[in-house]
Amino acid sequence: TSVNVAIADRDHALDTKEFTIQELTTGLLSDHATISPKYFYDTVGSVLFETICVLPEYYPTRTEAGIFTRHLTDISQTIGPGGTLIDLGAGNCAKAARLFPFLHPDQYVPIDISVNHLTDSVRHLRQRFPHIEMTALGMDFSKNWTLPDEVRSDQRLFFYPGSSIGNFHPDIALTFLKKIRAACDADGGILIGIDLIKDSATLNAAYDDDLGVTAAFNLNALRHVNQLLGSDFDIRQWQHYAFFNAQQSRIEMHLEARMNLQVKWGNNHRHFIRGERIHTENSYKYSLPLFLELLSAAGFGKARHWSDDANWYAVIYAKA
Ligand code: AVJ
Repeated sequence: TSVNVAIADRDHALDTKEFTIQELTTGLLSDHATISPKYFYDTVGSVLFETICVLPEYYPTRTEAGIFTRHLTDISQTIGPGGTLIDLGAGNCAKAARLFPFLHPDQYVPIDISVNHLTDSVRHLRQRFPHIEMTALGMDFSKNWTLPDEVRSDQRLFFYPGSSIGNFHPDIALTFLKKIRAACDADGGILIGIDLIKDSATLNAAYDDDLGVTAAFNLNALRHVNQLLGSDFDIRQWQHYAFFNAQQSRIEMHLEARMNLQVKWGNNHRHFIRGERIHTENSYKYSLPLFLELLSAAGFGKARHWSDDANWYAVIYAKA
């Protein structure tokens, strides 16, 4: 069976080579250097992320899975059967596939920035669920996206698990939720996973595991950037640094220079002094009331939520 991987309109699809070079260069040359977390996800990065998800320290994935296992019947009855399941950041599509036998979607639309990874995943899924129409989209939905015509407009359920919305600053998260709301008819909704505020020891361990998988995941961004930019980052000159910033209610991940060093690419170069950092990711943690407020401000009126016993994580269904 062949897999039809539709690529959305040029403007809304994956970044052009020129854009990528420009974005990375701007980030690396700014006073406080940055690399966007989307550059974590090349093939190696996507596999490392899947490994993070099974680490004992990384509680979000298993806590979310536990909530779904325990409340799947209630959740699916709340949502109702049929419609189009739009999976934002589908990855290996495993989370959505678990919902299929309960939600019975007519159409499944997995969207991910890592197209190759997505194509492989959908190929397997097609064989297991031949009655569900599937259209995979390679696109960066953190940008200005529109869905192609193949995606049916009635009964859209946007599925955004894994607390991925935590990567956005809350203002941007609101804008993003409004965009999703605008893509829903009156019968649409969103099913979203949110990581909640908890003690900082638990949070810090989740982003700095003993095996160093998260460290490898963070450092891998430099390998990826070297490929994209032709830069000469020496990974051994850098180290992983992650901490919970309580004021901002977010985990911050950085790459810290272990020595004074220089990086060159194209006609550019940058010196980093020992201890200087490149900010690679924010992962915002919410209180449930604050996130429900955000959903309501985005135009999602009625919401229901399900949590684990420790209230570490919440799954929320909000109707348009
Ligand atoms: C995919 C953004 C939800 O923030 O927990 C995991 C990414 N970074 N470990 C998160 C991540 C380091 C993850 N999200």
